Amino acid sequence: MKFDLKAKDPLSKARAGKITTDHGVIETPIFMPVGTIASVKGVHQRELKNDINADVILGNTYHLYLRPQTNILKQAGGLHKFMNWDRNILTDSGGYQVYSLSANRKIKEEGVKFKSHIDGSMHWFTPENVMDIQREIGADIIMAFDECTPYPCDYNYAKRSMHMTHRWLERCIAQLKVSPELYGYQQTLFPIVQGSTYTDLRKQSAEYIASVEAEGNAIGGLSVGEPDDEMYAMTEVVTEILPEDKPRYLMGVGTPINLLENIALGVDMFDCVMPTRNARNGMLFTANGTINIKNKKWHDDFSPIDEMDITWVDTEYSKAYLRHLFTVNELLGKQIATIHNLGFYLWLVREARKQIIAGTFRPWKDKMVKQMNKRL
Ligand code: PRF
Repeated sequence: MKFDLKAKDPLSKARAGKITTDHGVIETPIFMPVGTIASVKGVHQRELKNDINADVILGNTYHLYLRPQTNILKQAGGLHKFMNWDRNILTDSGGYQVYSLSANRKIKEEGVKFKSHIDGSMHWFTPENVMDIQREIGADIIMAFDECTPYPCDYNYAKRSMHMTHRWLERCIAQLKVSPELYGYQQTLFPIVQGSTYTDLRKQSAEYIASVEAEGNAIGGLSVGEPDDEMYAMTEVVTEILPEDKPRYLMGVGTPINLLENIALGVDMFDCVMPTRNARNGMLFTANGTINIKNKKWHDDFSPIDEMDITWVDTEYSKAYLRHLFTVNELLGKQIATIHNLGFYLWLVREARKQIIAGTFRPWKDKMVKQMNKRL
């Protein structure tokens, strides 16, 4: 993997860059649609490419390990081939899903014992087997196995957990040396900064993660219920320390406003279920604020879904029609809303990139944040 910094915004810490992997180029800042179980819910791979133009999508180790199970992915020749997606894939390590989804999990130094949320069966994740599983899935970017602490989190717990995440990282790195790539292309490990909402722990964690000199770095443990200001404060502490010449990935963030504020703090990569999940609930993101399309007020509004016309669905269908589809619970409504939201998120990060390159990101960001902070 290669990362080139193309431009820096003069009035913030925003950067525009380019990641190159064996599956192509990712221009940053980037948003990665979440394709948890080998599907970005509600959209075809063809739409992801042609309409949304996603450079990279996310998969989840926890989900893929449980279903279809990694032996199937191995037989298929990896996740890219299995789902017919030849652009980039990043897999999360399960270091979040195992805590948020499975019942009865037990976290120990050795790893995490957990109960499947599907059939109640018991499983073990360790830094070692999570690296082996991510080899078998075959994503271009793979994540270290970490513990994402909840919010709020007791200081001593956060500190112990952070040190364990650091020790687990050592084990991930050692395992990758003896667990070869299986499909003839490179896989790049991103370690994850933790430390909850404590400035000293975040600093310590960022320094440790930077010392590992990975090709890219991630910030975890944020957007877990803390106020936005606390998230931004922690991002800032961490991006001050992480190397400038490596991409920075803020995991599981966030709203369109969160994206712009964190880009201004030097973050390059994001993922979140928000555009896809909220689309399925009838919430549309636009440059002028959010729309709840189920609202009665849209029932006779025959104007386009979004005048901006970022993706073809925006002007192909009216608000009244989309509201009707949600009212009668037609699948098509969820599909249209998902294409719209992902199209908007990708437009937003691409526009941010243009503004960074033009040197106008900061005033544009301030204007957009005001504009998007509305309910229509
Ligand atoms: N760790 C991992 N995945 C994650 C997170 C984390 O802390 C988060 C936190 N927002 C989202 N996804 N491995």
